[in-house]
Amino acid sequence: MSHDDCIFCQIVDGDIPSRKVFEDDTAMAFLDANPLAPGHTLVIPKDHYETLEETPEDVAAHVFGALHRLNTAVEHAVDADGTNVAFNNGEAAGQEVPHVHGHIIPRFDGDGGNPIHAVAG
Ligand code: IU
Repeated sequence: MSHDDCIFCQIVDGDIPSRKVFEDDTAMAFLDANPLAPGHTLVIPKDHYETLEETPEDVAAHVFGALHRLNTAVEHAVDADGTNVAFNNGEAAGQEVPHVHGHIIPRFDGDGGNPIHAVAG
């Protein structure tokens, strides 16, 4: 997939609107368009890398640093009791948008189970 065909690259470029919550030279975060919970946030590198394997370690570390700070901010913003933080990495893992992204999904006491256990069956 080229940069021009990538929805998240178009969001980075401002060609598709998003509800942006963070941006610096390397990373960006915006609210998921189909949130699994209030405050569901996606954190991405601004440059196009499809998977974690393709992402240079310094970029991945920078994105994770942003994700770490945003996780605290999102928890406070929606008064969550916890979060699921996940990278669906590769098609086999259910990655639908081939531009690497971390999910911050707020969780609330009693709102359901552990999704990793659900995957494991
Ligand atoms: P996944 O890990 O690739 O399955 O997650 C893709 C996410 O991107 C998913 O939660 C979508 O709701 C979200 N998303 C979005 O926020 N805006 C978009 O234009 C598209 C997908 I396409």
